[in-house]
Amino acid sequence: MQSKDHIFAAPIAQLGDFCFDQKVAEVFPDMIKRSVPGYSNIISAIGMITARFAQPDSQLYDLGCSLGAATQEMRRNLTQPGCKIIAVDNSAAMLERARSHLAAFKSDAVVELVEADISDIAIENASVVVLNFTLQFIATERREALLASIYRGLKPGGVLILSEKFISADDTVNELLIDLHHDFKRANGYSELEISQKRTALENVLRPDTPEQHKERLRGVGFTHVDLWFQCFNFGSMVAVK
Ligand code: GEK
Repeated sequence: MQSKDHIFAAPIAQLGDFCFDQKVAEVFPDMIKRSVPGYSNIISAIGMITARFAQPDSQLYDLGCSLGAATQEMRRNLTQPGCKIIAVDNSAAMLERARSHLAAFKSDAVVELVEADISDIAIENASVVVLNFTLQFIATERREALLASIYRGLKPGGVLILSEKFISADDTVNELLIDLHHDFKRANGYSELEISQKRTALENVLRPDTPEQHKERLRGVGFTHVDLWFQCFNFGSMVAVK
C-alpha cells in the first residue's frame, strides 16, 4: 500500500523550510503524483528518450533521483550494451527507499546509487542525463556551473532532459498558471490549508526560472539544440542535445 501525503494537513505553528527527510520519502510517490501535473507522462517520456539516446558503453545519470522512478524507467528502456546508470541524491532517506524500490524489479542493467550533492559529482562518458525536478532546488548562482559540467561530461549526440517548475515572464499568465496548479491540487484532494502551508514551506527552497531563462542558460553552456517538449500549467520538461 502506498502511504498518502498528509504532511501539511494539520496547521503547523512554525513552518520551517521544506526538506527531503524520512517523512517526505515515505509519502513521496503519492505527493509527487498529486502535486506535479504531467509527472507520469514525463517519466514515460524519459524512458522513450533513453531508448533513442543511450549509447553503447556509456553512463546514464539520474540527478536528484528521489525514489528512482526515472532510474527505473531508464533501466527498463535500456537496450545498449555496457551501460551503467548512476542515480544520485543527497537525501539518505530517499536513497534508502530507492534501493529497495529498484531491487523489486528484475534487470540486467547496472545501477549505482550515490549519496552526494549533484554539484559535487563528476559527469563522465554520459549519453543521457536526467534532471527531473531537481535543478529548481539548486541555488540559482550554482545552476550554470552544474549545467556546464553536464555539457562537458556528455558525449556528442548525448541528451539532457530537464524538467522544472516554471514561472511565466507575463504576470497575468503567471498568476493563471499558479491558480490552475492549485486547482489541480484541489482536484487531487489537497485542502486549502495543505496548499498554502506547502507553498510557504517551499518559498525559500524552490526557486523557479522562466522557460526562456532555462533555454538561455543551456545555450550559454554550449547546447545547440534546446527546446521545451512538454508543459502542463507551470510545470514542464526540456531537451538539450549536445
Ligand atoms: C523523480 N527526480 O521522481 N544534490 C542531490 N540531490 C538533491 C539536491 C542536491 N543538491 N537538492 C535536492 N536534491 C525525481 C524527483 S524531487 C522533486 C526529484 C520534488 C534531491 C532531493 O533530495 C529530492 O529527492 C529531489 O532532489 C527532488 O523523477 O520533490 O519536487
